[in-house]
Amino acid sequence: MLLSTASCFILAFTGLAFSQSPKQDQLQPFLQDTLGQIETTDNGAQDNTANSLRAGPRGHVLLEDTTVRKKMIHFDRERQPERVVHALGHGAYGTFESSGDWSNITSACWLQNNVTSDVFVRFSVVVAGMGGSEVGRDTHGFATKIYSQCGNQDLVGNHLPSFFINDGALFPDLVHAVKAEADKGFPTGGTAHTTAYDFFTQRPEGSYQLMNVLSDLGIPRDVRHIAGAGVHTYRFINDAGESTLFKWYWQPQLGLRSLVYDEATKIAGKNNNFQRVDLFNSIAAGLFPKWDLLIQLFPDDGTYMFKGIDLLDPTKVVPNELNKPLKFGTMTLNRNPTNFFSEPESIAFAPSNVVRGVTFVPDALLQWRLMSYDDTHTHRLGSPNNYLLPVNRPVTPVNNNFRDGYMQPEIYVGASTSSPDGIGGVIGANAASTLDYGNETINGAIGRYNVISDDFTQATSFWNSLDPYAQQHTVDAYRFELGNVANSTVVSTYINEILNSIDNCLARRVAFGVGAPLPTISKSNKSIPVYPSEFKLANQGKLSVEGLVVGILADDNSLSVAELSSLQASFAPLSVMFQVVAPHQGLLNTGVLANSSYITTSSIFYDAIVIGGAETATPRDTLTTFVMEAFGHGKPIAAIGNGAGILSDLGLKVDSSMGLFAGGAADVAGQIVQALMSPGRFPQRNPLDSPSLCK
Ligand code: HDD
Repeated sequence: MLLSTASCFILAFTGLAFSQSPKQDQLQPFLQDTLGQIETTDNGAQDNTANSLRAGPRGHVLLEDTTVRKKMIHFDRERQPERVVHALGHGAYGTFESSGDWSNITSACWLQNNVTSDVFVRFSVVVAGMGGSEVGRDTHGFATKIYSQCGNQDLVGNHLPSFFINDGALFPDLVHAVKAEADKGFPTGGTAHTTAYDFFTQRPEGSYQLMNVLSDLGIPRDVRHIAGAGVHTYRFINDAGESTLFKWYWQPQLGLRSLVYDEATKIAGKNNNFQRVDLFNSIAAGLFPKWDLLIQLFPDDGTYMFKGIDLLDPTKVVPNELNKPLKFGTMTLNRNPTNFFSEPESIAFAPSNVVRGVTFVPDALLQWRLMSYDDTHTHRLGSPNNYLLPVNRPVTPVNNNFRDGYMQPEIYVGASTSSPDGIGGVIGANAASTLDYGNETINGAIGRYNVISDDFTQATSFWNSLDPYAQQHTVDAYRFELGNVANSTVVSTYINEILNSIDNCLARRVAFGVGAPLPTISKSNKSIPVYPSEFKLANQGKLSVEGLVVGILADDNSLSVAELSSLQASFAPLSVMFQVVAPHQGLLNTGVLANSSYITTSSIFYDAIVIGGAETATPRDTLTTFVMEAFGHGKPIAAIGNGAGILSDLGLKVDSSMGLFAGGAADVAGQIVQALMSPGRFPQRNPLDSPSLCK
């Protein structure tokens, strides 16, 4: 391929010069570099639009200034509608590598032996609009487009494994209920309270999903530490036409990490782009996050049931303990987009984008999704030709009879636009080859049916699987949400009919917190199994520390270059980042370079704190806020040198079981790393509810 000088510059700049990626090769001719070029009008003639065409230096602007007029007209139309949900998002390119030959289960080409495909992943939050915060409590979208050699396979999922409703007919109602209230226009920053909890009261089938969102899982640290889940059951078909049902998950190799709610709200105020910055910087630093594709397989015996769980009900999950997921491959994100509008904003995902070997099941939520996404793209991107935008194009040829329409970029050759025809148009593929359903036959009386769901068992099981601190965080989240509901009937109905059906003690604790009457004490004799599977618990197990950031406090007299080097020597091999925070930025008297000052940063941006010194010119309350906030958020804190005095001044006793360390630089660096790996945070620093609430 012949590349212009400008394109070569861009390729070198973006590191694409030796691309082995079919998708990147396809994108290259679309790259435009205007850096240093002479300005032109849109008809390619040279012009300068910095000054209006005027009748004299102080006179009226002329209508004849067609060039600036076009500039203005284009600017006036620069925005396309934001997505109706998942408006706030960002993403990156990468690859997916199949870890085996799965041809016995599916014909999907991207799951054959050693096949590698390009991908683009867009992460998002459901409720907040484009200017909102990425770290607010919400379900996070995890949408993957696999540019496979047999067409685009989209895996459009969320970071939690279930959903609020099980019939797509209710999706507009759900979204209306959780977005800003219709009359008031608030809240715009996150989920509404009164309307949302009224909806959740009416639709108890979502109680398990809601508890997931209100647990620590609902406030992940960043997207490198979230899982992905397809939520629905899908169908694999192999070359022999045999059907196997499956559910898919992305399991982050870095583990799951969460914020605490107070921290999340503060990050939202200080840097609402925290998550996209984290992903962007990690990829730019060569720290490429990876996820394993885990698949649960279920026999297709015609019942769509597995061990008593309805596979057509997306409000429920199949716990790993009942069906161990198999690893089908690994995805690595390794390249930031070149242009935010053209790539993460213009990408169009659709669960209907499947390749031969993947089809659907009669889940009434999924079935509406198969229609809604294609429809919304035509509206949002302004044309049914949106699939021809560079980021959306498959790397395989697209041959069809779709013609014309707004912004059709192709120049199709020939007269034929219909098939079958006798004059050489496209030839229909074997109809059974892409959308194949095995032996499924549909037979039923037409009607509007309620999806019968076991509303509470999985919520109870999830509640029981949480440790006391995770339970406390969840109780506090219910208290926050219900405490902001402006209708006392909604509050009491939610507590008595939903929470009390999940767990009496949970209901009483929440009721106490919001000042509602406590449900009567009852001892449940329901025997509910507990499934503490890895999808359910954040900040647990041995976590990777890659890309975490330690804040090192210093001043003009404390923290020597040698101490900093010693900390760095322990952090660098594990890719733990650090920043030196001091009363002022720049070079300190000690020779240490301070990257941040107490004015520009805050404890919430660090996963752990090392106090090397912080006395000179640091207002005492600033230092106290910094350290005590990190303490309250459960973060590991270590002191070296005269930092030990600061710890004791603040009343913090060195105690490794509480994540409080002191010693030489090398020692505390090791302790900090260990603490970040496991347990990650020390929630036991904060009190639990009194057990007497449930006695
Ligand atoms: Fe949806 C966007 C995930 C139910 C209709 N959805 C959207 C995105 C994700 C999901 C990740 C963002 C895609 C992107 O980054 O561009 N949605 C889900 C999951 C669901 C779900 C996991 C339940 C299992 N969605 C759902 C239903 C409907 C929709 C039931 C409608 C019947 N979703 C949409 C949409 C969006 C969307 C309106 C908005 C923007 C877009 O599609 O591209 O069509």
